[in-house]
Amino acid sequence: MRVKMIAAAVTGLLAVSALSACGGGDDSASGDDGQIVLGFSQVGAESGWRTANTKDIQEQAAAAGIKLQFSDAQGKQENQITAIRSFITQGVDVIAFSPVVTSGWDAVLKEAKDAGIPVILTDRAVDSTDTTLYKTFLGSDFVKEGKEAGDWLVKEEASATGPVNVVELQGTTGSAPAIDRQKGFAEAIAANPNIKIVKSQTGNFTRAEGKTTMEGFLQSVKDIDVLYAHNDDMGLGAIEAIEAAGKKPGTDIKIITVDAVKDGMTALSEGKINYIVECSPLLGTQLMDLVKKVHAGETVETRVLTEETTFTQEQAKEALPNRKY
Ligand code: GZL
Repeated sequence: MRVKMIAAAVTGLLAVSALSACGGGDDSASGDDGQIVLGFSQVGAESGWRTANTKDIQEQAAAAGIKLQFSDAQGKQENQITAIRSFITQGVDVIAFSPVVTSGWDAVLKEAKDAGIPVILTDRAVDSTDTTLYKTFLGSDFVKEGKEAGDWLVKEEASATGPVNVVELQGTTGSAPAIDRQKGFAEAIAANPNIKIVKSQTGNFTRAEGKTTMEGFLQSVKDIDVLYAHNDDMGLGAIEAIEAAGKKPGTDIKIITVDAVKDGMTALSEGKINYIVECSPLLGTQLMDLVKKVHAGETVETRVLTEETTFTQEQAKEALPNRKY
């Protein structure tokens, strides 16, 4: 009898270790001695901003003593939904995610709510009308970012007597930053009727697609005066296309971008970009503070904004040496 019991115990142990092995590490949601377990679903690794955002979340989770179960969705909503369902099955304490697009989340967020797991939206928003599906949204005001880009252009072109043709590289179709940065910019440039968006297309927030889409603009649009890119990475890809076409970025075609990651700020300091609106990826500290509060059942602000600014060429030169990302 004793031998049988020992054999059963060994079999059970082997099964658990095999499960955690195929899960690629510790799949258990239980943190060590009361540690909070946070399940985080990230959009992907599409841009310098995203890389900096992921690094900051991982660093700040460690600093806060929070056990992070991290999932990279590679830009696919279905992967985020699968990851959130996995976090629910694991029984994590809190779920946070940056929704790749705004719609299609109600069902899985209701599953998290029914499981009693609080959800924090970070970076990007969802269009769910049921705001009880998440505790708070931590991130930038993308409409304001678009407006600041447009306001700068209105001032820059105040003395223009003829048309100012703008091409726009939009972020991922259906994402909150793409929708709102387009909205804010369009509202701002309405102040100067000379400024017109003559072509708009997604570059999916990546350098590669920013370059190929800009190549298409350069072939199809006769006189391009300005490029408005929803992030630095697409702007940097577009610079490659503009230079390959024998034009000077920042001079022949003025360029406005959003994010202010190091590579973008370097191009700005060199005069290849004319103006950058900052969108901070450093959400980790605020996120971990919110995780602890919602885990403790505390009431939190339903909207937590991030601090950010704007940069001209001179300001970029001054800021570059101390940039964290
Ligand atoms: C904005 C973030 C955007 C960045 C891009 O908060 O969601 O996604 O502007 C990133 O660089 O890909």
